[in-house]
Amino acid sequence: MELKLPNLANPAAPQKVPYRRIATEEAFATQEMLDIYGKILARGDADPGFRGLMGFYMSSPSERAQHIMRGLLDLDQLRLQHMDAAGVDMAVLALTSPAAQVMDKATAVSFVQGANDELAAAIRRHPTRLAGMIAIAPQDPVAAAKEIERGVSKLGMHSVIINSHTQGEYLSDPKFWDIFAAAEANDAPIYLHPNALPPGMLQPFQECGLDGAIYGFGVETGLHAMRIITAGVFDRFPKLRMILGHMGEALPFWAYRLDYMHQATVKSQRYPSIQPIKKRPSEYLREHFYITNSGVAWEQAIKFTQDFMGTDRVMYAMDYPYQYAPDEVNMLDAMAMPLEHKRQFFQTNAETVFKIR
Ligand code: 1DF
Ligand code: MN
Repeated sequence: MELKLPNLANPAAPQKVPYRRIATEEAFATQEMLDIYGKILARGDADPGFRGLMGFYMSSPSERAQHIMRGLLDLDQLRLQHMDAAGVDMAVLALTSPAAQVMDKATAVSFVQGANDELAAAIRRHPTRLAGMIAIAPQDPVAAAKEIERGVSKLGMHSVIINSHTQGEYLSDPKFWDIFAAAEANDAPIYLHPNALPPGMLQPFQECGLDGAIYGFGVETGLHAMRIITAGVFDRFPKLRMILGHMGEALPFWAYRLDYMHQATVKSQRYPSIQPIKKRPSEYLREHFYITNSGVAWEQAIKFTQDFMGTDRVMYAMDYPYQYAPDEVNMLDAMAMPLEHKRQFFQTNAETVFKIR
């Protein structure tokens, strides 16, 4: 089986293809967000995972950090130029991680309103190129529920971005479930995106440099999805839908063991926190989740995930600007796959999930 990496130095230009390429996990930042981050980082007590992540990108002179900061802040010329060069027709944008989730509650609640307004304005400037997800402050679930409603009804966005844990707390805690109720009521799927690792998880990953997108992000976000599933969230909210990036944070590959050990654990009554739920973990994955390939331009992994989830549940994402590798688009165009499945992957699933016309 081939494991080919993209040609970074000298990518071929994108081909004309009979489908629209929609990239579904594309990040941006606002200057106001970076200003708030600057103040948080200036304090001695900033969350260490956040300091390691955004503290790095905001201060490093490295080419990678400079490219990322420029890309995050641009919603116009540079963004569209990079999309054109990679053959990306449309980008579904989300405020970059951890968005408001690292802020104090009052700051977070008011910040997301302005940021969602800014995103909606950018989409109005480029309606055929940009779509967006609603940012929320999970710190205040009631306010978050209102912002979801406003984002859908007033701003025309039809999905929600949540960057995994909020200051070490997980959405499996019923105190957050007003958010799920609002997402369900507004028919808005929640994209559960990675965050920097929380303090309780950080050290063994960070000391070896594996806390970030290379590995730690996937472990922690996969854990978060499993906590939501095993807490019975989808029994309580049967129409709730979620999206996972990075090939489902590897959960499809785990599915057999998750199902086997979940039933064994329930039966053993080992943990009060693992109670019976209506279905197997894999059934919730297949019935409630969509998966994007962000960061994984690997044909065999995509096909395995399509086989497991159904071709109607796997979508394309680039993860701009963090993984801006235009040659990956060529590699994905070249996948040996029926055109109809490729069109679902690049175009029609995203049109349906994000209500893009
Ligand atoms: C990185 C990767 C950063 C992803 C991200 O947001 C992010 C990174 C701060 O490489 O540091 O969204 N990603 O999704 O893979
Ligand atoms: Mn991302």
